[in-house]
Amino acid sequence: MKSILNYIDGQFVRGKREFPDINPADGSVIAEVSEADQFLVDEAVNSARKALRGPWWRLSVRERAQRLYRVADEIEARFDCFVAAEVADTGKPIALASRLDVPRAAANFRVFADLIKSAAIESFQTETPDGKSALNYAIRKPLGVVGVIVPWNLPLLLLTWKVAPALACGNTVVVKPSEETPGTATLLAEAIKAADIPGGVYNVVHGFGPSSAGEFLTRHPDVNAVTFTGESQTGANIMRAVAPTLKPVSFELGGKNAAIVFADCDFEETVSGVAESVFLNTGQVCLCTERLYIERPIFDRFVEAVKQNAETLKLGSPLERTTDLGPLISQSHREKVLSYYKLARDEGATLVTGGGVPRFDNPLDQGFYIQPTVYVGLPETARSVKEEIFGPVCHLTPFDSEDEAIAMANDTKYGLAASIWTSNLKRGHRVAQEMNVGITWVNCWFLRDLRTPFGGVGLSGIGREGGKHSLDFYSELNNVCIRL
Ligand code: NAD
Ligand code: 6OH
Repeated sequence: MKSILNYIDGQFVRGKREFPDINPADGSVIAEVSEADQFLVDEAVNSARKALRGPWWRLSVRERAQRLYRVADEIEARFDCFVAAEVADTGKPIALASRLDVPRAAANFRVFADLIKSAAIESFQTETPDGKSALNYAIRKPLGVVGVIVPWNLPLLLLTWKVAPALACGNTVVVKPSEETPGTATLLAEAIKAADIPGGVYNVVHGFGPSSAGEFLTRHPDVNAVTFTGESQTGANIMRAVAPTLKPVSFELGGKNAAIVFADCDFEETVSGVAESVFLNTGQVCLCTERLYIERPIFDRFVEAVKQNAETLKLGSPLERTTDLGPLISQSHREKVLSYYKLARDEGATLVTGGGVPRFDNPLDQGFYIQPTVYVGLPETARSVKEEIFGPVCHLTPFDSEDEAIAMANDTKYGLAASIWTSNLKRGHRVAQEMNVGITWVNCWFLRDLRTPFGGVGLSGIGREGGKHSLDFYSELNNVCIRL
């Protein structure tokens, strides 16, 4: 049986206990994962602290950027291994991992290498009380040891989205991947090593959240900052854990994202764009749409078109190129999503399509597949319209006016993303500016420029990453004032 190990101080390290890594497509055990106990987390943090002041610290920005470009090259050199590991761990279709997850991992390193090379520093010429002047300029310094905690839905993409800017700014990191998807974090250690990044700069500890590696890392007094992507409730737990040591946090959390579809939209493009935003990655993307608001004149036609789209999606083996939807991540997550399917029915929803578990009559029946599901008819107050489900499911509500659509879309404690579909661009801009979210897309969804601010409001997060926002989080500014 394959073992997935921790990576500490440039070495692959075995812990005292192991836990199984399950393939969600058929329930089989792929590997035994070595769990890091408190001792190994301490070792990882100590090695990161030592590396901070070691050769990593002494590299010029240009040399550091060169290493990050090399990591991107090394990821591409191992492209098939990364895709295979991500597909085995998550059950996502091989086509999706090949076009989204692994290319984005390489892009994350390249973008932040570019950005750190061209990062400007702030400066002010200041008048002094005696009529002379002083020059102020702010220099960037690393935060120190950064704890990186990430979820299972886009494991490598989200990990590298945080590790790349953290390293670009001269920090060292200890990463705790999700217990569901440990594979690519350890594979990345091989790419990092091959890129000649010194031992201790990138460390991986495997394990769980509470009373395990996640909590040991966030509570650790020698960790200087925590960057986390995951559920809002976990964010709250981490906030409590870091409070005694006042660590800065960057949180990318859950969402209950809305799409607003106006009758003047390009109908075919909108149906396929909105359906992708509901079903991509079996609905397990924080940005996925779970609430659809459709202008009344096209409501019935739109519901029918989304139904058709859902019914033509091919559920199947992640290894087949033509598969559209893989399984959910785990048995327990499928139980959670199914409990929301039941709740929606109990709350009075009309089922348009789906609502259950598919049958394959082959080993995929041991996997955690679920039907893409569409509901209508719920009041806006229903729990299944208010709470994040994180599966391939949406609810459609008709609206009569722009103001009504905006009010319903904004009536949530979350605030991650929204999409607006209209051929009236003036309206697109106007409605976009009313959205209480961190990211609004008009006539598109999940179209990313990595230099733009990314994050959420309310329960969807704290802070922004992306472009200079990442550089700002992952560095401390030291303002130097010189009397001239
Ligand atoms: P999760 O919060 O359960 O777990 C995320 C990570 O946190 C895992 O590595 C887990 O082991 C760790 N963890 C759990 N409890 C912890 C604790 N007390 N201390 C330290 N670490 C702890 O999330 P998940 O189920 O893996 O992912 C799905 C969630 O992530 C959804 O809510 C989704 O919306 C959200 N998400 C948000 C974004 C975003 O950018 N906003 C991106 C992806 C996923
Ligand atoms: C959440 O599941 C998706 C997050 C995406 C990003 O963080 C990104 O940078 O595209």
